[in-house]
Amino acid sequence: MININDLFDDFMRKWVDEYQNNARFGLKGKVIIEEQSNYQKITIIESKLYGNALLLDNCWMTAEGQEKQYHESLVHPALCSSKEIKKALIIGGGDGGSARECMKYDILDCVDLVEIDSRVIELSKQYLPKIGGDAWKDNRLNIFIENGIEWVKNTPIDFYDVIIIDSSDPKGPAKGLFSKEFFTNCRRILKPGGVLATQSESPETFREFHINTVKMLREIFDYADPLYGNVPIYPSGWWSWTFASQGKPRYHKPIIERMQKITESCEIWSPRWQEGAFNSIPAFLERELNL
Ligand code: SPD
Repeated sequence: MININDLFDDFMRKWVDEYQNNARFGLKGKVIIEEQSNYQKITIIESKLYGNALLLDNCWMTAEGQEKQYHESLVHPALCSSKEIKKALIIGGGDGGSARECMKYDILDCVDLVEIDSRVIELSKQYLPKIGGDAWKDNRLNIFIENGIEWVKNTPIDFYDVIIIDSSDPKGPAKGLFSKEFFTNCRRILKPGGVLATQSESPETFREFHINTVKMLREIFDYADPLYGNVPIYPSGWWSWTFASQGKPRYHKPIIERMQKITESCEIWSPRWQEGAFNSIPAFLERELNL
């Protein structure tokens, strides 16, 4: 029997796609928010497959049902390995997912979250509340509605133990978050035993950009290495995060006392997974980087 409610529900759902290189990456869903903020177009949809999902300027940012792949991969290699983790900085990350993962570390004193667009935070709290979860109420979280590029310019030297760049794609407000000047300032404000983590796009869809980002980080820091994983809603589904540090590649070695509790709380990340993900470097990149 055809159910009229099901028919109506299906009628209300449309394909929402990110277009890149003559391909599209989409989910079927109901658009619940579509607005232009001071910086970008913000869209939130409700999908059957992954729950509520967020797009900025028509590019997928996150979805309730598959955000752990992205946030766990970005945060834990850095927080599990930095010499100290008293002060962390998140640039971007307005959906709260990176902050939530940071708050799993009891020894962390504070997280400064610097997001340029207040509407991303407001709408994420309202429509994607599980992503930030209790991090929004944690008094270790300081939210600043500021430009991340200016923030790192104006921060004193050796200030943060960990810097997490949870940016959107390199266009519009996030373009400068992939520049040499920005990363050089990050190195300046990172403590000597600290670790930087940044999302570094798809090695398939944005191959040249990905290679250049890794190369640039290798010029600025003593060590930088990409880690690979899957985020199904992002273009090609094949994604990367790059970690950098001074003196030694400390992101390769999670600190034993920290990692056990974190592993139990994660869906994807574990020291074993991380080792494989750092080692799954594609041959073309190995050649490009002369590894
Ligand atoms: N095209 C996706 C680029 C990665 C965007 N960052 C996601 C934000 C999730 N906190």
